[in-house]
Amino acid sequence: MTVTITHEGAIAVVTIDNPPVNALSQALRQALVEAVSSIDVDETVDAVVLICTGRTFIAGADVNEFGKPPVPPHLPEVVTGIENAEKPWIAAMHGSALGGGLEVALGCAYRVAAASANFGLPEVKLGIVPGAGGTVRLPRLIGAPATIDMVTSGTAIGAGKARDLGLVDAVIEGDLLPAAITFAGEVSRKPRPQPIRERSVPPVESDFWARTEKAVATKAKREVAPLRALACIRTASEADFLTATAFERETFLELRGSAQAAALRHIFFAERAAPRPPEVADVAPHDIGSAAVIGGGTMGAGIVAALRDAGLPVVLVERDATAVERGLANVGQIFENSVKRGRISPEIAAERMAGVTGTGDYGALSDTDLVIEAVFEDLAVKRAVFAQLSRVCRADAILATNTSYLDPNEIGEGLAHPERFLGLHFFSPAHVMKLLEIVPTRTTALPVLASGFALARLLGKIPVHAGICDGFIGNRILKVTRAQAERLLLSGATPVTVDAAMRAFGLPMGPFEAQDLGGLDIAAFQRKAARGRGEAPFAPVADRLCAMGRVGQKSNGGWYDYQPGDRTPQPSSAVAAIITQEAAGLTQRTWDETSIADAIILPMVNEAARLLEEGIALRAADIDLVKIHGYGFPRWRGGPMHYAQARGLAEVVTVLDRLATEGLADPACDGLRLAAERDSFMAAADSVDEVP
Ligand code: 3H9
Repeated sequence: MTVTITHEGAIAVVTIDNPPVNALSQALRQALVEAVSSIDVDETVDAVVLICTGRTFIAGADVNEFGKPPVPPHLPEVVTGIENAEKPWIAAMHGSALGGGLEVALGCAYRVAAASANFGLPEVKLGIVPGAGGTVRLPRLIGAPATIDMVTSGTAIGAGKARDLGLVDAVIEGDLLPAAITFAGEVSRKPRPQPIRERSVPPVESDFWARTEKAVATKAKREVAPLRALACIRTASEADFLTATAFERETFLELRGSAQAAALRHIFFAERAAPRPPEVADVAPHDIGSAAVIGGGTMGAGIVAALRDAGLPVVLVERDATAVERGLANVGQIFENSVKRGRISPEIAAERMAGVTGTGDYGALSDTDLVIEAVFEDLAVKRAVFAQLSRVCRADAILATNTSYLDPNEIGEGLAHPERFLGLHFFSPAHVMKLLEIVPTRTTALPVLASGFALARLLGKIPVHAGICDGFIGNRILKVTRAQAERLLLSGATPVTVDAAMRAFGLPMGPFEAQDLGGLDIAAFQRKAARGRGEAPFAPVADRLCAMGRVGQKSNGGWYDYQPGDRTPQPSSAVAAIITQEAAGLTQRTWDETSIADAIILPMVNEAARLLEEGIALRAADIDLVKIHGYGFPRWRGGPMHYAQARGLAEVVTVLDRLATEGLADPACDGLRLAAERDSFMAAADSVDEVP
């Protein structure tokens, strides 16, 4: 039963129970329509409280239904039915009233909410606009500017702000249901307020729409939905209710079938599946109530901040008092910056900092639940750290390495109780970046692996299971991308044209600008190590730039020139000369934005298919999460695997093979060819059976 009706005197209580988040499935919509009809004819009822069980009020339309043909009753009819009901309906909201959930509440005569509730129209995050009157009723209630803020960003607001805006009529501190029933009793004796649909939108200044369109377009970049949502709100402000709702519905239905909506839906479900992977579905994690980080450099300090943001007490271990001071200062700087950006108050920053203890003494870790090592990328240094930890930590304490490129199996060699050891690969800055690669070694116990995922949930990170290879998932693909970008330079492209093409594709910056920002020296260091292992990484131009000391912005020159104190990249004649020398004798061709994007993105997909083949990545969607949350791949494209799938895997293979005949990429790997035959990467995911 999704909806039950009970009676408290003259108040009917309509309770929705549709776990996990009371989404508006067809069955629920039908039940609500029936509830309106039956209460309309019940003469014992004066008013109706609409409330939900479980963790939240209605969290929106059922996203699972979006890929299927809509089945009546449609949500706009449900909302209108409530709005036109004989008795006043009062929405009593807790948790999140989102999307269609908020639209249902806007159909009610009144809205009351728990103090902890939040309210939003997040549809743009799914590539759509609200489709049940949200863009039409909300501006009639709170005005166009506040509606635009909420709808074009998709960001939810809290109960206090909602009350100030007039979105809710009362905020309830104690028990929601009895207070809502009392409220309903009081309002049932008063004249009913004018329905929102009959109100008009307060006027705005004459240049308001032009200004706002510009601002929304700049922020949305190439995402379609925010500007379309703005058009709906403008129509709602300038046209009558019925015209505006028809326009909104038409826009909703058009966007629902769009490529961007499909991509964003894919990521919506991938993100929700990531913290609970099937490989540890029934495995209980360890309790983690305290943590330590070894190493207080940029990465270590970021990890400390992430742990503190999640409320864990943290011990920061460095090798001596001076290094401890420096590490604590690095952490302090992170919290100070958060205060400057208005993310936290000075009091919270002080409280976070008070929870960090700096020490040079490993003995302080004798009762710590989780220790994360983030020291210099050197096998001997890391092993020495774990030898110390072996001596002092509890046998069941989880020990993790944050290595980016070393082999965790080798780091963990000789460790006492190796089943409690794993890789936790954070991305810098670790307190900001959402991605966490979770890397089991050949000895990691399943509860320890499960603890990695539980930690990610606690830290609000997106965890991805990665097997062991050079660079795990993300950095291994990055290496291919960088080599590919250099191949293009030697065949007629320039850093400027490659970077511009990748920005046009939707990345925040191109591969050369990104290297200049992060520094070319780290990759050079890794290439040196790879050559030591007998490998032959391809970076002829980058190698020469590093040899000249051109390691990026920090040296005022890398792939581009920089004026001191100015981060604007300027094309470099020195770099152009090196490219010309390295390209001598090679065929030059013309490149446009599309062919550049193909020559960068499709080899990325090819390498990703290899990662699936090798079992380094377990699911294509995991690779999409890695690229989106670790490397700025545009979310609205759904990640490289979704992009390839949507484009057609057979075409991807054809383009790759064509590039390969010109010597501009590797041919499609077997895994990609097989996926193209099946038209899906899914089979690779299905083949996961033995983990770790
Ligand atoms: C819309 O409403 C369009 C209308 O304007 C127009 C209609 C005509 N549908 O996030 P969690 C599942 S668009 C189906 O881990 P939390 C989710 O997959 C919609 N399922 O929980 C997961 O399933 P599982 C606008 C949904 O407590 C489980 O619920 N609304 C939906 O951290 C738990 O999810 C939104 O975009 C859904 N709408 O956070 C709201 N939502 O357990 C999106 C969740 O099987 N949802 N699931 O893995 C959220 O933001 C969060 O889920 C919420 C709870 C804050 C509610």
